[in-house]
Amino acid sequence: MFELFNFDPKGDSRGSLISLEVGKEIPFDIKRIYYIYATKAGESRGFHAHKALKQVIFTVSGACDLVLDNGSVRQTIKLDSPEKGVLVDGVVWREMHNFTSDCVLMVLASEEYDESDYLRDYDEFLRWIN
Ligand code: T46
Repeated sequence: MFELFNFDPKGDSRGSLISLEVGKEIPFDIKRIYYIYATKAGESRGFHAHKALKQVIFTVSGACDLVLDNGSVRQTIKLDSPEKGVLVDGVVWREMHNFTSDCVLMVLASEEYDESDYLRDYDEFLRWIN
């Protein structure tokens, strides 16, 4: 369903660098990259699941809460470090809340944008997974 992992920063006296490679940290071919930023105070996003899409999600700056719900378990993950990533693989309802003003939420995706892959209604999501 999802997996939380820590990236391995290449730190030295100048600062930090994180490298993500397909076949290593990213277990799928990346077809699309998008990022969410300048989210207004109090706004939430998401509220959908994907039928087939796989994604690795992390914040390159700032923080937000990522809620993942598989229909029976709902879990909140605080994404507050560029060293922390989540792999979402499977039909999982997601919501994003509590964006800090400096949050840049980066997403590496296994497929191109396809609205027909979205389940944007929670009851439809529950029917889909059952
Ligand atoms: C997800 C979470 C984490 C595009 O045209 N191309 C794209 O690649 C994306 C992601 C979106 N859009 C359009 C579709 C909507 O008209 O941009 C608009 C906003 O998309 P949406 O409301 O789906 O954004 P979020 O922040 O609710 O969800 C996004 C992703 O859509 C979703 O796949 O898992 O971030």
